[in-house]
Amino acid sequence: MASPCNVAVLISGNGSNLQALIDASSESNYRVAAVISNNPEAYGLQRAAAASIPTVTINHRDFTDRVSFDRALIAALENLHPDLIVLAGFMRILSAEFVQHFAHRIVNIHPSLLPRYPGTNTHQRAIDAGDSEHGASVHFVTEELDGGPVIAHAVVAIQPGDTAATLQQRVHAEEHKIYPQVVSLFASGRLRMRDGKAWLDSDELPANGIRLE
Ligand code: NHR
Ligand code: GAR
Repeated sequence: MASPCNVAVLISGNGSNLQALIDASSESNYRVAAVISNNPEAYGLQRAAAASIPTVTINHRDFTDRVSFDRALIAALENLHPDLIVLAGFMRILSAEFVQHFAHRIVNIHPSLLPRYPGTNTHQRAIDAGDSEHGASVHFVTEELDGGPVIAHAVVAIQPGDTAATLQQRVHAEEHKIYPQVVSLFASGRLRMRDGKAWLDSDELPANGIRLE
């Protein structure tokens, strides 16, 4: 791909993962070319502006249905010619049309060790289940919510006395370390999605992806 790899980051809120991606990009092989938010109040828009990165806001509330919102997102992204679309705390489910349009070029970070705990409230669910480990996953995005092939796990030990809040804090810190690493692997051309699987170099990745720290 044209170097460096052009990344568009989709956010809905705080954007601390966006910040980690911006901070790591200066010494990496990708650039954050644009930030798109569905939420005009997202603090991540200010982070992008502070880094002189162009922003686009497409408020889903301005659209009558999901498909028309997604078409506006597709049109905005087409203008930016991204090599990779990175979801970083993006909270709107993407339609099949969107996923097919950018097939194999969308990744997400999710706060659990997928395939355990898709959906929300992941930290409390891991504590309630008595798990000894929790963490974060980066995966390729498919039409199946939180169900695309896992690229990487970051594992965090659950400590006695952990609450959802304390656990979330440690998982978040790991997210900030692994997401730039995964984006860099994609930018290098070593990481791909093919045949519904994640591949690194010539190896199909196992269901848990690779373990990063
Ligand atoms: N889209 C597709 N097609 N596939 C995935 O795997 C996706 C996706 C869009 C977002 C992130 C995901 C997460 O990491 C993600 C993965 C939002 C919801 C949700 O229910 C679910 C999962 C994720 C993000 N969203 C509600 C909706 O109606 C709105 C919730 C809200 O606005 O707070 O879109 O967990
Ligand atoms: C992150 O923990 C991410 O894994 C999670 O939201 C947080 C966003 O934080 N994503 C989801 O729950 C997606 N449904 P950030 O805005 O500070 O990067």
